[in-house]
Amino acid sequence: VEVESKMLDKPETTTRAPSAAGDDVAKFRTAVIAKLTYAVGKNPAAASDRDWFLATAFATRDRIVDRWVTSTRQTYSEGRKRVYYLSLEFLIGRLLFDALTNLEMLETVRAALGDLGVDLDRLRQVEPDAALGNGGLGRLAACFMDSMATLSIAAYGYGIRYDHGLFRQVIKNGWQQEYPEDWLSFGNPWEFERPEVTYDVGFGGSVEAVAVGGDRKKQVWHPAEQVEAVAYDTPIVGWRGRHVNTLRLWSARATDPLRLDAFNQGDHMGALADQVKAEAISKVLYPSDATPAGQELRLRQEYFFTAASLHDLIRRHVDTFGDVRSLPDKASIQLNDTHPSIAVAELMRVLIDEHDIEWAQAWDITNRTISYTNHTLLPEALETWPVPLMERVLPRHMQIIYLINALHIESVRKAFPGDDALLSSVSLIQEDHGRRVRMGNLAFLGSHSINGVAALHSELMKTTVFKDFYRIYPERMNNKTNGITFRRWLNEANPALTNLLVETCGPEVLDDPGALKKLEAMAGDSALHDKLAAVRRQNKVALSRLIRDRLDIKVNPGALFDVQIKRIHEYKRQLLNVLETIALYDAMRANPAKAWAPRVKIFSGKAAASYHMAKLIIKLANDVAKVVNDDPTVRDLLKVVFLPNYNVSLAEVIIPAADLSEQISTAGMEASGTGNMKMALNGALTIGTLDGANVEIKEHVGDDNIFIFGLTAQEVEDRRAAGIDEAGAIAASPHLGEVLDAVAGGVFSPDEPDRYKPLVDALRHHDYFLVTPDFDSYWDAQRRVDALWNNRPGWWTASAINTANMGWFSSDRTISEYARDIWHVPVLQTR
Ligand code: T68
Repeated sequence: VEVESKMLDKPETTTRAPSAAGDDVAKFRTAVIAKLTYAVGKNPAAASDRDWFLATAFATRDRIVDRWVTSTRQTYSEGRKRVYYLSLEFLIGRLLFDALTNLEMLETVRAALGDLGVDLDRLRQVEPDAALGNGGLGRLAACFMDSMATLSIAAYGYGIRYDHGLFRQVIKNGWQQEYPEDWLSFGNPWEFERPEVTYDVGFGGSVEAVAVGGDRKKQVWHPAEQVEAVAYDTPIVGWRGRHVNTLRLWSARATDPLRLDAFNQGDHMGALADQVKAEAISKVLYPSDATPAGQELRLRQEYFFTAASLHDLIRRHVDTFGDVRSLPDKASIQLNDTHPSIAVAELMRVLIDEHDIEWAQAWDITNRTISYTNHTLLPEALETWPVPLMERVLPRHMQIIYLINALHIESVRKAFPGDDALLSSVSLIQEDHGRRVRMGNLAFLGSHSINGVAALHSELMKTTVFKDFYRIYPERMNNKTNGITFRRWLNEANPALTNLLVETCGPEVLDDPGALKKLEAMAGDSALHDKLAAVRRQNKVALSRLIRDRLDIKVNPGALFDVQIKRIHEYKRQLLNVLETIALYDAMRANPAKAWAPRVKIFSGKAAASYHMAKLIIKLANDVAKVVNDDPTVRDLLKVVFLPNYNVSLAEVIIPAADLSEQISTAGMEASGTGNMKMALNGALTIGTLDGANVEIKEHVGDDNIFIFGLTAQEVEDRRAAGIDEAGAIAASPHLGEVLDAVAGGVFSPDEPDRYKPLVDALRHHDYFLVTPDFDSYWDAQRRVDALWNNRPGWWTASAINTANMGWFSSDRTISEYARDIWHVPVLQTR
């Protein structure tokens, strides 16, 4: 897709040549010493790695701040339209290398620290991960922040500053255990607290109709409780330091932290109760990536950050442009899934109650400002809130939702007379199983654009979750296939490959991912293969070391590294991979002399704490690992590794070392996937179903350079409709029956033979995720992988073609499309 983008009149900084000039090195060295002394309060002789990290981060931040001030001032003085990305999650990871890469200061800083006897790569490791997200949705928001800054879009990310991010996973005896995560315990050098930027967010209470002259009445909300939202700003610097945006995260604070009256009467705990309740809002990230929590605290989180963000952006708009009525011309609000969808009702409330705008105009402003991205089709994942809960926590919003709904239903009734099924399906209120507010419907109705995150997903949205809305508003629905930031997932994570790509395709690859395409002409070149193989080898040696250090397992860097890294979910089918591993293990033992491709099966990922099946799958992977890794017959052929505590930093080590990328979800269930893009960019070949963005990866890399298997989304639907016939699938398979018997019989769980009964029973009797019918075609695809692995030129040609054709999956392309089609803002052309 050629993104038509206007050149901004004035690029904010001209492109600078990367330099590690001695001058810069000396300046940075001085700056780090000054920070260590005056900001950290340590002298160099006594400083720990953590102290040096903080000093380096502070010195780096100074370089960002100058550009930040310029960017912000420029946005203001040019009266530019701003983009607001509202997301309950930002899975940022570490920032030091990110900032240094984008500022092109990595070598300068390495040299400056080297002069001081400090190793930059060691400092990299002491930075905690900012894990303010569960998985793909949160990581997408982080990639988008990078791209919006790179493209000089005046954008703000808005979210919650959780005291505790996603839990730390420990594997004990093969079982997942969850421990609290503590990323802030040594301070966060990247953020600025803004105690002067605070808003009161109301909850509960009542709504009073107050007469305002004549017959007119005005609704006045009297919240029973106020919680203060305090802003914390993190500057996000784009590629080559061109432009700096703000990620503004809200922390909750009690308006009255200590009830002195209660305290003085001796009720010491009671005096603090309000504080605890208020501050619980930003305490911890909900650790579920699919099923809605459905708890009051979650609703409070959603409203808290949405209300604070809207308040903040409306204040900014009115300060800049004088009149709230011009909001849609000067602001776009993108809702990252339904989590901030209460924004529709809140914006209406603010316009009507606080700015005295009449309903129709308020609705027009709301609809033209807001747009919504959907990330899942799973019906059980769609958020709904019980009406009584909404009435209690957000009484005025509930009134507004009823009114929106009444007008909506009336207009649908006019346009589609007599279609009651349509009315009940597009209603904002679900009437069966207790009345609930459907947040997806609210988000849809309040938005002028609704997009899915991959072509297949966006098409399926039209026939499933938003089938009926699509009949009414077909022009609102569109696709924006996800992307990833190449700065983090190529330049930072895989510097060796990046250097090789610059050498072979020219330095323009750093600015124009389309230039990767030049690699295709040389894809068959054996000298290139040697270089690619050497880079991969180096990355695999690094990962092997990590595996040895963390798990005490020795793996052979010469083996095929077969990687599945993502949240553990039945639909993502880690179980299919584990079962194939067992079948392979059996086949290898039966015939160890055959020309097998030696493999290391690598798994990593967290399960939601209450998701029992997923936790059982983790246990099975670990049990299988124990048996396989202890068996001398397959010593040189197969190893199984479950790496605990998957996070962004671990992904940065695994992805550059992956030979094979497992993207094996049940077709139709993975909205897009983004790990698939990261691994293919780094040269791994994909084994996958025709699901999510795999479909588009296949179109870009070509059918011969990807291993596709399994039922299509249509076939999945048909199969479910016809009855899955697990028994038939198992009987027809040469391997599956034995594998299931072994698992069910306790071969991998001799201490508890029945442990896996729930898993095997599900496969035999209600295999909703279609593991059994896909097993053989998966097995066959894996044998095609073996064959290509044993044909070295063939493998590396395919690998080169993958990297060459992944340019389109840059999040710069995705964001350019959002900018052009939804936000209507110009982007800076980077090439
Ligand atoms: C993911 N969704 C999709 N959800 O599963 C993935 N959900 O296919 C897609 O590539 C990615 O979004 C980006 O579009 C999620 O990650 C969540 O994490 C989540 C969190 C809370 C509640 C619901």
